[in-house]
Amino acid sequence: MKEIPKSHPRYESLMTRKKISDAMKKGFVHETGLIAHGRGEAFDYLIGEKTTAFADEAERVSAAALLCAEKPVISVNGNVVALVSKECVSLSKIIPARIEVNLFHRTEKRIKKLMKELEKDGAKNVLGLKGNTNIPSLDHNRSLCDHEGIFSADVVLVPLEDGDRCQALKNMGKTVIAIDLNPLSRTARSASITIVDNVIRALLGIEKWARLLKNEKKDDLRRLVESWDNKKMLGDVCGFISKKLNSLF
Ligand code: PTJ
Repeated sequence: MKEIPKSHPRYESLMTRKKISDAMKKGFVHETGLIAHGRGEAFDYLIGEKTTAFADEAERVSAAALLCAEKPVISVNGNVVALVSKECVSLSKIIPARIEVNLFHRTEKRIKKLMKELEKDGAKNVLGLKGNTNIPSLDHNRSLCDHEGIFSADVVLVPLEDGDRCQALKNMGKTVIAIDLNPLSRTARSASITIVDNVIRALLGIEKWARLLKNEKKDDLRRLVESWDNKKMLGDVCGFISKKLNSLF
């Protein structure tokens, strides 16, 4: 395939597509990950392919939740490693948090590949292979996770999660932070904090806030998290999209 010229008006977006499709060929991304990416692109278009003020605030509150957690875990899948492996590793070091590979289309072979990629980017002691316990009330494969990771975490960051698992983690009493460009998805609606932003921008945003908030008092951070109204934010994002569409023509 010919190189994509930098002058192309959709250069960034096309390069990201190439990243995802190359990652699928390497066996990192499941084939349906390409479809999920396309859905994400459509919603990114609707928000203007930029971090909105609503997402920036959600990223701030997410950083606060991760910083005051006892056992924070970043759950990653194929798409996430393909797009933001280095950023996940960097965030995990600043918080600090464990990283667990947790797949919807789970195979041992793909988990090992993704763990290796994360380790190449500097991650240590990545979890996910054991799958020695189950998230209650989920079908067998999707529920498998590590006891010392997601299962016992109090705060879980789940970029590109599926709605069932997000709800099941909430039912376990965890604070669930989801990154999902679709504000209408079940994941977006069931998470404790939803970041309606592209994972590529969201991870950097959370890290920016984590650096700024790191020395704040834990009680102040907790108050910030407790005052977060996720439903209101989702309504605000939908209002923002609708206003944008109505003002176009
Ligand atoms: O690697 P696996 O086996 O865990 O499989 C991963 C996929 C993504 C295939 C699986 O989790 C899946 O099927 O996801 P869904 O249910 O299609 O949901 C993906 C959600 O992520 C959709 O709501 C998309 O809008 C959103 N999304 C896609 N790309 C991005 C995104 N959100 C933020 N940033 C993105 N780059």
